[in-house]
Amino acid sequence: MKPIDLRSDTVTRPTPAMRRAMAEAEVGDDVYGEDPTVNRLERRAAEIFGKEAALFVPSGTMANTIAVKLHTTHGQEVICDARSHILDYELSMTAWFSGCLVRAIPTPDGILRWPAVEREIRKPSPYWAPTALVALENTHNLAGGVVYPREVFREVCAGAHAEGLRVHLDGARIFNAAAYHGCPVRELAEGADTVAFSLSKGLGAPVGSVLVGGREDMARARLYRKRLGGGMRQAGILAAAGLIALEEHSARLPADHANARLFAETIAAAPGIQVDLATVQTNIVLFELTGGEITAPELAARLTSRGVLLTAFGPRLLRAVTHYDVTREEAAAAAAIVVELCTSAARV
Ligand code: TLP
Repeated sequence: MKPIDLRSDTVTRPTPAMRRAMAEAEVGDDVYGEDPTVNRLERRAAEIFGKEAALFVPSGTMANTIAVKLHTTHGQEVICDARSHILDYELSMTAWFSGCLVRAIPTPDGILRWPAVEREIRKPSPYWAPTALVALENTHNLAGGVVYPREVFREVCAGAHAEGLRVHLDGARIFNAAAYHGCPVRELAEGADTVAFSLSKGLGAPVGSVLVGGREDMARARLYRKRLGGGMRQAGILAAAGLIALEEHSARLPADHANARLFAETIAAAPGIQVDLATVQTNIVLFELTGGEITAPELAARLTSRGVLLTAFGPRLLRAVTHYDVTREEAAAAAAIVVELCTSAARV
């Protein structure tokens, strides 16, 4: 039987419509700027986000890496929340490619507020690495898919700009945030100099992210993409699926959010599980094992043998992510198995 795969929304497979569009895509050499399908995707992404230009890249990691490089020079600092993806899950690309330090600010909820940012800004001095960039994440993955309050985001952008800093938004799941607010993504991108978003998570394309921003920044970004090995030639094959993801798939994200909610509410009743339902705002459920009878990797292994795949993010922390390859029935069935295994672990 096909496992219920809740490890990530990156596991979604292309729909039949995407596969057809890929087979029929008009292509050209994108390093020459001649792939009509890539050009169409970039134009639409820029329009939808209310920015001047866009760049199609193979991954979110590459989009964030390019953005950090655009906004900094070697020896500067990037302020971000202490559980940010760019800090914890991108192989220290901020240091490796851009030669910058990350100034990580711990937050209880993943949301970086202006007073906390302002306190950490370093001006040029004989001792310090000066701050160049503030990087925010919406939704925040390791804080459980939480969404930035809009006024908090606006205040950080305005404050950073007034201090001469730039703002990058890692919006890998920005369409989930927009579904939560019930607003267009362009409203959540306003104020950020660049936004990276993923086509291959909840939107379901097989590959790809897009970086959006100013025209000059995107022209420079194109060169950094080439340096990183991201000049993809006839990439219209991939952009064709990306266009369907962008135009059609955001409408169904509320169903993923409802399934995550169902999963979270069901497991909240199990012994030895702590889940903060207030953080379950989108398609991610983070939960902690509090009983001590079983570790997160052990529970993940037992779940795997029952056909449910989750990710252990530490000795006690697990994550489940809903997406379009998981139905409501499957989300309910997976939650019931988590409850059953935790109940029997608590009895031993
Ligand atoms: N996140 C992946 C893992 O890397 C943890 C996942 O399964 O959630 N920004 C954010 C907020 C992300 O969650 C991710 C991927 C990325 C950037 C990087 O995207 P890719 O995987 O395309 O490089």
